[in-house]
Amino acid sequence: MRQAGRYLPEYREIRAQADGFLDLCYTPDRAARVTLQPIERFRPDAAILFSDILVIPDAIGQEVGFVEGTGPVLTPVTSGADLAKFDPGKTLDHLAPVFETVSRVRAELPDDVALIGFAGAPWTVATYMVEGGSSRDFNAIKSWAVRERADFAAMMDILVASTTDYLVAQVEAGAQALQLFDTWAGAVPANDFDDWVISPTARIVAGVKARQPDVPIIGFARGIGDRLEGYIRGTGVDAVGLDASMTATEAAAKIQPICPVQGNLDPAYLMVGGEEMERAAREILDGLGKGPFVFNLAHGIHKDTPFSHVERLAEIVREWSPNS
Ligand code: 1CP
Repeated sequence: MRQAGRYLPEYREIRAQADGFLDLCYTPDRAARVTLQPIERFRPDAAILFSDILVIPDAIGQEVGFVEGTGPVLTPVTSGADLAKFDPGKTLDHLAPVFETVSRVRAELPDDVALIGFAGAPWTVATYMVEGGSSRDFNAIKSWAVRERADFAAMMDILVASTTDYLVAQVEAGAQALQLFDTWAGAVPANDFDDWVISPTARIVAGVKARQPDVPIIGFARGIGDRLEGYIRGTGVDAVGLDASMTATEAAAKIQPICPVQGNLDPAYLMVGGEEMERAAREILDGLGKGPFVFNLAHGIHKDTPFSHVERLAEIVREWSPNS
């Protein structure tokens, strides 16, 4: 969850040298350096590739920009006719610099630090493509997806094809695990959950496993509450990231018996630091640390987080043992 980013001075320095955020993602030398920065500083057990979920719309032919202070800005998809512009066949060529970054990072990382590749899940990527950026209510995408079901399904097909190729190529370049971010899965109406979240994710998981059977895939479907168990069974992911809505005790009882879990300290605790952070982190470690578990945040690091808190958190996690 955002190991790199604006809370790190060394990230801000390299970011300022790049000609925009996408340029940073597509310049292997710089992207590799910002991937490695948090590893050098905090020594976690895994690195996550520096890239973004919106490189997929960019690769297939949509205009994508990142505006300082606003976030992502895309020329929105407004009708089925817009889909003719998109070509999933362009994915591998366009994203070749990302695969180069993966190889460089893998070569430079210590052997015992795993490299995690990632992509956005189709629903979450589609929200940016149709809304034209971040959204609060997802009204444009939801009304389009309901009104024009066939067009929406065709867009999901494009995203499934492109994302599958993208993830397989990351593994070929050196990624040892993959994570699928479905950050906005919680906005999907219950009756559309199978079609908009489960099925596209299941098709990507099956497509990746057909070509890379051994790579573990972590699903992160944020805000789906009680549908998480159905998500695990329906998608075939090997592990899940937890958002902050579940306690460690609940996750140990309900989710860990099905699969390994990753999570789930709310980034607000990292921002506050001190005893509150320590207590919340220990609660998670005590609750989940005896089973298959990856300690992580429940969501991305806030840009105003002091990195000394991240340092302290890494220490707490490393020092924890099941008997402490
Ligand atoms: O320099 C900057 O502008 C910093 C902000 C930033 C960073 C560091 C963005 C813009 N993307 C990233 C990198 C990123 N994004 C990573 C790389 C790993 C790392 O840095 O540790 C990853 C895994 C992502 C994933 C991502 N991008 C998600 C899913 C995870 C999540 O946070 O829920 C989403 C939704 C995005 C879209 C995105 N990228 C950036 C912004 C500002 C946004 C929009 C977020 C929103 O709509 O709220």
